[in-house]
Amino acid sequence: MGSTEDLDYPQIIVQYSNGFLISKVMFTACELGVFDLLESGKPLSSDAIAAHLGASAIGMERLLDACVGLKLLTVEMTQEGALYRNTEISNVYLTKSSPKSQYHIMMYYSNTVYLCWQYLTDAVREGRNQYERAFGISSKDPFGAMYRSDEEMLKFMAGQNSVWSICGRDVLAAFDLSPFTQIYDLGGGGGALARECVSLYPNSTVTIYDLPEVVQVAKEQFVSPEERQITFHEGDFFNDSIPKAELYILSKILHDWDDDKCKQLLAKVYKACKPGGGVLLVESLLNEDKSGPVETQLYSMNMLVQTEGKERTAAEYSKLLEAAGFGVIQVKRTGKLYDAVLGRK
Ligand code: ASE
Repeated sequence: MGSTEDLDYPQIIVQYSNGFLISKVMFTACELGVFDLLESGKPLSSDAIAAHLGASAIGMERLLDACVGLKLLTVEMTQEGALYRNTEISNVYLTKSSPKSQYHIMMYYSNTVYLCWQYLTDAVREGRNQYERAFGISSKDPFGAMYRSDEEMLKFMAGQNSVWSICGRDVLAAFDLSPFTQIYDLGGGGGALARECVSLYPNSTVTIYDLPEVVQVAKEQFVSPEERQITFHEGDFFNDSIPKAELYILSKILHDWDDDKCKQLLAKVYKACKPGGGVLLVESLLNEDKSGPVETQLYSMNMLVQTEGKERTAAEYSKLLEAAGFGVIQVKRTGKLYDAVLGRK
């Protein structure tokens, strides 16, 4: 980096230019079910894969070879020709049925987020989300737009759930939350974080507070009535009351909203919070000088095209918490995508 070779051949420029091609190859192989078909471990030819998945032989061979280049598949030359297999990473993260599957977030990125990013230039010029251009719907109410159909809501909820299978434990173990037994997960959606929470803290009950239509989908598709430690409360946390509890989790909520809305919400949470209780923010933290991490900087661009919010630094979240009345603020970086900030009443 920084040497004269970079000026002769700009490796990072080539790599960044190709970034979206890489994303789309992975998303497409997921969407077509390539990794699911190879999950059994039996290596298959390109023609067999194409036939099973109802795809063209020409297109499938090219897709599989690109996946080999990206180390998402391996290929072995035999007398019968080339045979493809999943790599370990693909088996664990790219198959639909794996407990750590990232399939649903990829489908959300590929079919929704991707379309909004088409208008990134407009988003930067205008400083607002791009639902009107991307989908022809009003951008006044970002969640009204994100939940514009049952199908979109389901895709978003499934996508958001998948990240907790890889980061959920770390954000919940960042602090000892065992003193809090009565927990509300505000905007808890599909309930994957609530599930991690009751599994890590067996004496806790978690109430998922979310919009009525979200709660309905969560009950139908994501959380079974047998999961007795998880309950639901239907409401809009900006306009309806928030019940009293010991701990409120706001996981990827504040990043959806501007400072005014965040302060409004946190003030309501502070009022509802029992003395001695607290609030746990789960967010991807920017460095104090905003120099990184690059994943968080990119997510902040995504908040620009999709929401009214942004990613923030630990100091920015601390200021929001203090403005609402919370004290003894602790910050834990997990080293993964999402971090934890705890404020106490
Ligand atoms: C939100 C989270 C997300 C709102 C819209 C979103 C994510 C994608 N779209 O609260 C998950 C985080 N990923 C990115 C790319 O930001």
